[in-house]
Amino acid sequence: MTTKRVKMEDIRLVLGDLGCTIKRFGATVVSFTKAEREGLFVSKQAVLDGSKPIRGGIPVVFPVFGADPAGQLPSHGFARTSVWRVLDQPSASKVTLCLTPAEAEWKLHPSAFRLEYEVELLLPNSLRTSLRVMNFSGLLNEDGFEFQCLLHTYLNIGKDISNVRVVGLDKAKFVDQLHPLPRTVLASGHASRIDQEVDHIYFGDAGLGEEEELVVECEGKPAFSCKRSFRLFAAKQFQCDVVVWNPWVEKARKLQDFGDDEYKEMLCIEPGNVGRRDVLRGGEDAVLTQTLSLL
Ligand code: TA6
Repeated sequence: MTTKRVKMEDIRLVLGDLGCTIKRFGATVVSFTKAEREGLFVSKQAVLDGSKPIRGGIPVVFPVFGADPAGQLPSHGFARTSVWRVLDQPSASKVTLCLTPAEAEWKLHPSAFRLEYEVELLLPNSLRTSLRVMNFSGLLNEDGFEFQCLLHTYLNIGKDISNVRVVGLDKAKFVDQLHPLPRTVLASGHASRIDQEVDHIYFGDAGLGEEEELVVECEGKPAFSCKRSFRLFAAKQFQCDVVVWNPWVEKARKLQDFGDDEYKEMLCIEPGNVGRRDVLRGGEDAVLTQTLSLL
């Protein structure tokens, strides 16, 4: 990744007492507020000059989640480190950004993608972010390309991670990314509390359901509602996975752009299609949508 330093105007959305700020770098939503409350976490040590992904907000992960099996792309892909273009801003509360190979940070795979990312404020308390992935290589192109996509949402949970619970996961199967052997286990009540490093992929087709709501409780009270959906139309693939991540003490210390104690203030709830590598053929598209509400 070239360390391009970028200085650009932020995009600001407003609607009633809702507000949202988006950086064109990575199309990263860095703030979602209702009145005085900030719903998203951004590290105080986040690097905002375009030389590395922003540590916080809602980074856009595409076309790979984690390491690239082909060893070509940066971890979590190039969408979050590319400069996106504003395609349309129909109102003060809605904007669509776009990324194509011409603007992308990475000139390799895939060659025929087009991303359109819609960010919209919805009264009384929601932020809707919808990523459309297209293969515009023409209807005849059967090759298509493999992709994963995910909205890596950092929730601002206040100061006490020990008093946070995620409601809605306890029937789902998950893979523990920290376990040496990739194994799928059924979640249980303990999985909903955060008292150590957590890096779990909960599978949409294993008990999570299509658009089930997750509720994040902070200090015993519902604080966030996270609704999500994933649609890969041609393949009739409709399950949306969710990654839950908190770096905890050791990992927090190792992250350069993250304060040692900031693990207490955040929890990542990340909708996406990461449990498999879907193929998008010429002329096909897929849509990943998250509706985050401040309760
Ligand atoms: O979403 C969870 C995860 O894949 C973790 O494994 C951790 O690596 C996190 O993403 C942050 O990744 P980053 O590349 O932004 O440091």
